[in-house]
Amino acid sequence: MRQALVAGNWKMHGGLKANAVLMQELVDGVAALDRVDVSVCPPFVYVPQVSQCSGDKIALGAQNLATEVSGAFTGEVSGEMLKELGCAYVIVGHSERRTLYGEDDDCVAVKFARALDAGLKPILCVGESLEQRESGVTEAVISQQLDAVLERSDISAFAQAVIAYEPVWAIGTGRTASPEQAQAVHAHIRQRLAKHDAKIAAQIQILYGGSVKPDNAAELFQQADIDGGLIGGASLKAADFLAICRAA
Ligand code: G2H
Repeated sequence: MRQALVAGNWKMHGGLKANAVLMQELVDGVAALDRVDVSVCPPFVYVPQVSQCSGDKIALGAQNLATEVSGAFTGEVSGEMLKELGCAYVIVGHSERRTLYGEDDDCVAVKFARALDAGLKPILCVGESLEQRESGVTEAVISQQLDAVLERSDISAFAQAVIAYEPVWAIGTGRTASPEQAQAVHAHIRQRLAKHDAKIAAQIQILYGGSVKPDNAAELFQQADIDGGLIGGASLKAADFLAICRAA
């Protein structure tokens, strides 16, 4: 039986005051929840603030990490730094990183390995574009994204990782994959990993992300291979995020 995980990806939102209010509401709200792991991933600069006020039931995550450990890499933040500040998770290969910042499969694979080296649990994002879905290559695209990581990090690495399936066409658009569409891809991901190691495939948490809201969370999370969600917009409002956590 896999424990559900709901992780909030704040993206480039937040502010000291707003974060303090949001975190207080979340800490109060998650006190009553015990069937779901909860995490929030604020922008780097707010990691120390959120670490101070996240309590013991909300795990801290970051949204990205450098491909390097240290050195002359202006503007970058390493996995070790995030670990030192209390992060447990780090999102790797979010589609916004892939499409807006040119992160290819190789770069994502390096970041995945770096996260594990630093003792962080990578939340590896995979997903197809609308064009790819409409041309019938969704599974091939997802397989390629997974295989790039599997080539660099052995399947055993996935015992310490989380996967998030985020169809690019559903991110921040208000369009959500139907529960059946999402389930089909989640099952494909699990089967792909099972070819390497059935036990790890059965145990790994696979989250769905892309316009998850309180009113569509429950039916998504009821699917056999959906183990929770990576939540963007709806993670910025405590009432919505908590409702989604309760649905998991
Ligand atoms: C997908 C998701 C969180 P949203 O990016 O990673 O964002 O829920 O706003 O679609």
